[in-house]
Amino acid sequence: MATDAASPDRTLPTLDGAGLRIAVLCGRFNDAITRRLLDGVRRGLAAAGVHDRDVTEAWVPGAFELPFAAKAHAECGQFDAVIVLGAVIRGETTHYELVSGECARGVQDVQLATGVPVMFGVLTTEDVDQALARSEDEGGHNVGTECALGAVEMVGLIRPLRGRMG
Ligand code: INI
Repeated sequence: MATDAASPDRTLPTLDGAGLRIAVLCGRFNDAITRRLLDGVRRGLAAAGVHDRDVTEAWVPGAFELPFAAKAHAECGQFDAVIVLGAVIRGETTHYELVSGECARGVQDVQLATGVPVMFGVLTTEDVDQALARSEDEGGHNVGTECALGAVEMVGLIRPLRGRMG
């Protein structure tokens, strides 16, 4: 639905990422794609006010390792949110469902278990062209940028609740 100044979309939060510490974990498999997602994350975090010095980047072999790495980063207490980036492309693997399914389940388990938001920037596509179309340059569609904005939004959502959580 279109919005204008007279009827602003109140579902869109104001993002203030200043001071937030974010871990960005990238799968090396299909790194031609995950590097594009990483560029998108960095653009999104900068746009939301996150300082470059507060962004920690780490690499793992592939999407299957992302939940394990996300758990370690979420549990260490040094990050307000974690973003995982991967590219699982069906045409290139016979265990597409296994890798993508385990990655998604594991990432959700981590955020529910730790209380640290983990944004799912893992592309699961039929082919490389679809992956390229979801990891475009500045101004285009990039799932990494969406994850960056989502991470800041989720931290802003849960921070006021922290004192009231058991
Ligand atoms: N990892 C990916 O991130 N994307 C893939 O498309 C992929 N394929 O095609 O197999 C992939 N496999 C590697 C996997 O994530 C693990 O790194 C590997 O199995 C070692 O545990």
